[in-house]
Amino acid sequence: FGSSATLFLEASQQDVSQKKSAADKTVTQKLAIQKAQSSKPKYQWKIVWRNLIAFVYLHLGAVYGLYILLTAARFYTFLWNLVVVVFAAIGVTAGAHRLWAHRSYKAKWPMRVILMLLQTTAFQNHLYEWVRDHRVHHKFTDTDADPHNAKRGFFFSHIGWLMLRKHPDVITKGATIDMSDLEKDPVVVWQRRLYIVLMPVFCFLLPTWVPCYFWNEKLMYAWYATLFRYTIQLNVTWLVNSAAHIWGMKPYDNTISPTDSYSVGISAFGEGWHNYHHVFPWDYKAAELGNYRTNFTTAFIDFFAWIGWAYDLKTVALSMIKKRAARTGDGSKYERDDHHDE
Ligand code: ST9
Ligand code: ZN
Ligand code: ZN
Repeated sequence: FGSSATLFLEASQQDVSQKKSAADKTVTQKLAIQKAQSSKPKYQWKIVWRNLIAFVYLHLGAVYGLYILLTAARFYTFLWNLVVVVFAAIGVTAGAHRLWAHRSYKAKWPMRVILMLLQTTAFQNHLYEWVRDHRVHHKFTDTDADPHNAKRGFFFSHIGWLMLRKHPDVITKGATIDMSDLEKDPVVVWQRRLYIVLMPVFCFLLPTWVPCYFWNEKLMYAWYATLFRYTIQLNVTWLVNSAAHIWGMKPYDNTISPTDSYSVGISAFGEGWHNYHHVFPWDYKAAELGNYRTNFTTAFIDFFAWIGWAYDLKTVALSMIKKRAARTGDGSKYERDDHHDE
């Protein structure tokens, strides 16, 4: 009896210690799970090689295109590309940006059709995608959810973001953006449906065909000129995401990365007053002053307002601008009021 009692005691002790170690294991597992949940899965770069190769080709082709334009192409080919780049830029600034992304004015359907075709010529993705990314950029500026988060450096915010899979936050947080207004606009809906045909025709085929047909330009010259025109237009646009989020003044809000930059302002057709624009995105001028020399897009919208195709142009009262600048600006344009009690 004695020995069996000892055996029983030993067995139950074993049982207890087994249970204890099992319990310890579950605690360790639980801790591991908690740790994994508290630290987000590590975000890893995934390079999209197709895009990377396309951008290398575009940039090499553009350098050759510039050489051809300066040395061998007809002068008309140069002029033609200048006209195309100006119109394409207007499609982005007055169309994708100020009309569709920010609703800073309203436009009658013929103007919307023109702007849509010009924006197609710029090939910066169809309007729905462009606007979604841009609204996400404004709502989540300088965070992982910003598609071209400037905190990740010049290269990423300039071109790198178009060669990597998006950060998961862009997609999850981007899902909170209201896009119903664009879903109701037939011009946007049809552009999205036909983009696969419209984009190559308007961005590449027509601009290359015109010089060949009308002034007998060599096909190869016209093609490389097209590559130059497209690549320069992309890079100037990207400067708004890169340079105008890094260098310049912050007269209206010193706490955010966007800056007011004179050089980007002029070259991007009035889109470089980016500190102002992020603070007052509904202003159709995308700048405090709509001076036409530094803001060609404003001149374009004003012209269409004059003929009645653009209407309900929104601006911001000077008193409101001054109040905001006094509260959060860097003092470069309006004096700071550091004694406010808001
Ligand atoms: C280009 C755009 O250059 C430039 C924009 C510049 C903006 C500047 C603004 C400043 C003002 C304007 C200044 C103008 C000045 C002009 C002066 C000119 C002289 N929210 O994208 P996918 C979801 S484009 C919510 O494939 P991946 C969605 O469900 C250049 N959801 O992600 C989507 O499916 P679907 C030419 C979002 O796979 C799904 O995710 N184009 C959002 O990570 C997949 O989306 C290119 O190079 C969001 N924001 O791929 C093409 N985003 O669409 C570049 C995504 O069906 N793009 N979702 O609803 C790509 O190849 C890819 O997007 C990728 C990422 C590889 C970059
Ligand atoms: Zn904007
Ligand atoms: Zn921005």
